[in-house]
Amino acid sequence: MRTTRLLHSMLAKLLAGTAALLAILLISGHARPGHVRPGHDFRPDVARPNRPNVVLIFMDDLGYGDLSCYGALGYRTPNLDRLAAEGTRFTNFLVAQPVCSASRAALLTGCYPNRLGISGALNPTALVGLHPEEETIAELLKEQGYRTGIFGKWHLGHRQPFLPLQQGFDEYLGIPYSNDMWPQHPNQANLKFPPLPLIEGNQPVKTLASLTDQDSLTTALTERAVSFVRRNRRNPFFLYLPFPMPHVPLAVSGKHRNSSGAGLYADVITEVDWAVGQILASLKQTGVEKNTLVIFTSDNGPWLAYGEHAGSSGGLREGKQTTFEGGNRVPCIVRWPGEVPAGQVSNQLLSTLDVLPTVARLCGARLPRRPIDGIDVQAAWRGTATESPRQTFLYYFRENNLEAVRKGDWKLVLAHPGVSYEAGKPGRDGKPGQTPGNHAFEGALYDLRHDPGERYDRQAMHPDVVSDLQQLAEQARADLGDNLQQRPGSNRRAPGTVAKAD
Ligand SMILES: [Ca+2]
Repeated sequence: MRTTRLLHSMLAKLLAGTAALLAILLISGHARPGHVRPGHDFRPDVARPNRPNVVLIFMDDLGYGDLSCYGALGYRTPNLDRLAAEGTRFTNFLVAQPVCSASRAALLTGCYPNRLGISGALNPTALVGLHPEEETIAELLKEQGYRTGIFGKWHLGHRQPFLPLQQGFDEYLGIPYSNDMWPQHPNQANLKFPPLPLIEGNQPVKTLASLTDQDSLTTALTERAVSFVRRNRRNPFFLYLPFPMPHVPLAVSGKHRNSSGAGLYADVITEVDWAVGQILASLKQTGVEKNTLVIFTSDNGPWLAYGEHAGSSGGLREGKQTTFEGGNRVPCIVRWPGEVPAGQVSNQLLSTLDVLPTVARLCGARLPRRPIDGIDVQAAWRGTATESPRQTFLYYFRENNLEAVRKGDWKLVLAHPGVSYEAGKPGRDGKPGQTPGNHAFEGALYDLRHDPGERYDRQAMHPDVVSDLQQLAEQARADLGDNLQQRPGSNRRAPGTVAKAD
C-alpha cells in the first residue's frame, strides 16, 4: 500500500511538473508583454479541458409572465422557448431583491445585497458601489483561466474604482446605470439626471442622447457578445449579458419595430428573443454549444407603474420594488446539453444567490473568501434532487427591511410599508402612474403551492408554521439586521465608497 502511494505521489509530481513546463512554454510562446490581444493569444489551462463556458443573460424588469414558455399571450418568444425545450425551466426562482443594483450585487457575489451594503438602484450622484474586495463570479472564473466579458448594464457603482474591469471583467461595453437615468426622464425637473454615457472599458465613448441612440443598443450589445464568443471559442469564457431592456424607456431597432403585432413592449421582447437567438447561434457555429452552460433570467419583476410599457407578472401579486412574488419571482432557464435535463420544468425553490456557488463548483473555481448566502444547487439544475437544496429565503427590501420570510411553500409576510401598484393607477405612453410608496401591508401567511397569488391569509389555521417562520426571521435579524425593528445585525459589510465625484 505504502509503495503504491509513494509511486502515485511521484507520478502526480512528475505530471504536475510536465503540465507546469508545458504551461510555461505556451505562455512564453504567445504572451509578449504589451502584445496580448483580448481573446486571441489566450490559451486554456491544459489540466482542465472540460470546464464549461458560462453565458449568463440577465434581463431588466422582465416579468414572470413575459415569455411564451411562461404563458405570455399575444406574441411569441421562439428562441427562448427553444432554450427552455433544450434545458430546464424553473417556476420558483427568486431574485435576491426586486430592484436593479441590489439584485445585480446578489447575482454576481452570491450574497444578500444588504449583507454588502448595496440597496435600491444607485443613481448618477451615488458615491458608493460594490466593494472592490467583494469577489464576483468573473473574478473567480478569471482566476481559473476564463476570459470574462460584460456587455450591458452594470449598475454596481459607476465611479471608476467600481466599474467591471475592476471586478474581474476583461471587457466591458455598456451603460453604467439604468437607461432612464438621463435628461429625458419624465420627472427630470426634479431628478436632474446628467447625460447617459456608453462606456467601453473604463472610458465613456459616446452619449446616448436620444431614444434613437438607445434603439440600436440591444443590437450593438448582441453583436459585441457574438464577437466575444467567436474570439474565445478556443478557451473557456464567461459572458455576462445584462441587457438594459425591457426597462423603460422602451427602445427597439427598426427591424423589430411593429414586428410583434402586440405593441411596443412586445416588440422589445421580440428583439430580446432575437438577441438570445443570435447568441445561441454563435455558440453552435463556433462548436462550443455542447460545452456551454446558458442561464437566462431577469433582475426583478415588471414595473407596473408604467402601464402598457411594463411587462406581466403572469398573475403573481404586485411587481418590481415589492417583495410579493410579482417582484421577486422571475423566469429562469438553464441549458447545458447532456448535463441539465432537456424539456423539464422544475418547481424547486431557487435564487440568484445560488448562481455563484453552483457555477464556481461546475467550473472548478473556489468560493469567495468572505461568507456568502448562496448554496450549490447543482442537484436541482441536474434534476437529481428530490427536494431543492434551498429550503429558505429572506425577502429583504429597501435599505434593510425584512419584509417576508420563506420556508418551502410557506411565506410569512411581515407588516411593512411598501409600493403598491394595486392601490395606485398605472401610467401610459411611457409615463409612470400614481403609485403609493408606503402602503401599509399587514402580516399574513401564504401557502404558495395553493395560493401563488398571495390572497388567502393562513395565520389562524397554522400557528405552528407562523412561529417556525418567525424563528427564521429572528435568526435573519441577528445576522443581517432589520430596520423595521431597529436591529443592526452583526454580519453586514460596508459598500465601497469614494470621497467625492471624479
Ligand atoms: Ca430592474
